[in-house]
Amino acid sequence: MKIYIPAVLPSQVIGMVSRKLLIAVLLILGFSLLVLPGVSAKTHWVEIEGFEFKPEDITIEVGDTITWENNDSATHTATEDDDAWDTGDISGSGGTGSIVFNSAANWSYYCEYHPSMTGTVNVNAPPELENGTMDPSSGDRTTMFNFTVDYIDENNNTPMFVYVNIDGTNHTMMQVDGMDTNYTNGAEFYYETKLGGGTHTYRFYANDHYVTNSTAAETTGTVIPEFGFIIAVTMLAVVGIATIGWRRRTR
Ligand SMILES: [Ca+2]
Ligand SMILES: [Ca+2]
Repeated sequence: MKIYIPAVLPSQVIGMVSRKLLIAVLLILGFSLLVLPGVSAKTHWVEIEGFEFKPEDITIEVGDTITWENNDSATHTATEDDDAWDTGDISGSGGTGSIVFNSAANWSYYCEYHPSMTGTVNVNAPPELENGTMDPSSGDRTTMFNFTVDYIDENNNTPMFVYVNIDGTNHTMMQVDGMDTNYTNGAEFYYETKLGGGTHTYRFYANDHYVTNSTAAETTGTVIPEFGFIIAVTMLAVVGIATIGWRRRTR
């Protein structure tokens, strides 16, 4: 079998293809820039089938939408227990109804026509980090620096992690009061460490089992070498200068 390979690819074809590619890439980039701010809000689907909500329990983030799709032949609704929200009638064989959830809450709901059909919607609040500090704000290389931050979660999720990130490395922070299980009003976390000379960058991260949040990066005060180190360096310099002087004199 012979394979024919053209010696020269027609440059016009390449030109046309690459121009089209470039336009396509620019269009996609432009579109994604327009769309990116809304990327975090999602739509979740709950299927109604066999007189059941599937999944029965769902956790979403603030700003997300739930769309119920009715695959039974009977008409259903998704109605909050105290009527705080209601999809209205969702017709059978593929009808849909949607609700946008704009605040954190745990909801129970049912179908108005079939009250034995029940489900829950948990709208998660992202974890918040407040009062992030480093104490003391500067020192020397023998200083023990204490990083602290308050973890707050409106719907009381236990943190999956609380980190202080120093110069790009994550360090797990410990809870100051291990008995405090009320995260709605905050809990303090800490991490102690010594630091090398110079300045350092740090920020805090936390995850509530659903989303990760972080603080803006901050710069520490200057960490100076400790007194003993300064004396050692000074002594070395003095000895060095003395040696050079002695060598010059003995020439
Ligand atoms: Ca939460
Ligand atoms: Ca607390």
